[in-house]
Amino acid sequence: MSEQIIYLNGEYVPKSQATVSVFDHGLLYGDGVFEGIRAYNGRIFKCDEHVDRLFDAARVIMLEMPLTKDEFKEVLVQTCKKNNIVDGYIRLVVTRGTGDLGISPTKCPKPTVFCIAGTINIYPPEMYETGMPIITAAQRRNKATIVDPQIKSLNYLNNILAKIEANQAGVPEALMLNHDGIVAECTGDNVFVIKKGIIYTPPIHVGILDGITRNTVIELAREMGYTVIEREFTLFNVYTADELFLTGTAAEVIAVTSVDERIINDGTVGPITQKMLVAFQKYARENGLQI
Ligand code: PXG
Repeated sequence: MSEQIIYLNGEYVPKSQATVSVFDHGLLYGDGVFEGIRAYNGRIFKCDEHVDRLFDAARVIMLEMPLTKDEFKEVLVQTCKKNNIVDGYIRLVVTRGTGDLGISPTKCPKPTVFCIAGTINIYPPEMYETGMPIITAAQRRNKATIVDPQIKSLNYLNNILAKIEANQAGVPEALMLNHDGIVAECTGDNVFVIKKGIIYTPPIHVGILDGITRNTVIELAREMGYTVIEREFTLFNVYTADELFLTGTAAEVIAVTSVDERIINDGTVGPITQKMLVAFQKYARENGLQI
């Protein structure tokens, strides 16, 4: 197999040459933003939405983008093309760039931009059939008034600390509550509960990433005739749900069948979750920017 080709600062280079400086503030301080994007069936899924979210995050952290939105889209397409991606996972990263050892971005004249197109598998494939167990992390999700989880930044320690708790418990994912004990999201996925045929998901203001898979699933569910309500809820509502599922670019739609060892309903993948999983996969294969 030939070497993976990486976009790095205006050039397409082999993986072995795709390196950044130890003085890059993305590395020194987590100062930067990123997107994880999926390609399905030769199309980049929700390309505009991902590029828009990247630009919003950049605006919030006052990182001046070195490329236009169209140029970023072209980078996404070309990186896929050069790696023969039909179905895959794309990581687009913009860091503050190389500076000195101080935290101030003023010494970073030029952002670093790179794009990697490959594959991702975050959960064991059989768990898409069986559902998966999760735990609630002791680690609370960042408060929106401190570092807003809507910023998809390179600083993922909050999520990583929760993921370590999941690893220690021997489960693939951890549910995170906000500072007030309201259910927020998982370390890399948004969360949905279903009760008496109605689908609930936490609103953005509780402190979550405005997930693109989340928004797609909300739209699809409404088109299918389900009521979807964005509402604050607690672990009580999670433990007593009829069904529970997670959404994310990497995860897609995946059922959760136990939380903190409380079995959700009868412990199998519920019928609405199953329908959402199928609807999402069909929609993802049929929509997106042609590579
Ligand atoms: N919440 C958080 C904290 C995320 O990081 C999502 C929700 C889902 O959002 P989208 O837009 O993807 O539907 C994410 C995204 C990984 C991994 O390896 C996870 C994400 C991104 C990249 C890698 O677990 N999650």
